[in-house]
Amino acid sequence: MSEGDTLFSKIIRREIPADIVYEDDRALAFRDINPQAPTHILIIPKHPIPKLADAQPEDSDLLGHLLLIVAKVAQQENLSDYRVVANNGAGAGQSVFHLHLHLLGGRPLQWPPG
Ligand code: DGP
Repeated sequence: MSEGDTLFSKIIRREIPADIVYEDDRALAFRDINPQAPTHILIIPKHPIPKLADAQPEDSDLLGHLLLIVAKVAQQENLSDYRVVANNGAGAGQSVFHLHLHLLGGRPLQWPPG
């Protein structure tokens, strides 16, 4: 694996199977392997940014695109109420260092999260 290459890059390249629910030229969405809610989908950019804190001003269009995909996929999944999470750094629960948004729904979601 080259620098910045994580298992999500392997999913993008179809080297690891995933249940893909949306794809376009800049992004991919697939079901989380360890779901924390009845619907738990990860939305990732194809361009690997390790974490949100590494995003640059030139990524702003891509970041907005990812949020619009969240809304599109949520509609596709018939979710009206849902949560969007980006864990930034190991201390916040990030385990895969390829920026991703978690889309969680299908059950009541408590606040604050743990
Ligand atoms: P985070 O902890 O925020 O970095 O989220 C990483 C998520 O990635 C975690 O919820 C589990 C998921 N995940 C890890 N490995 C795989 C995999 O091989 N396939 C899929 N579909 N999801 C994975």
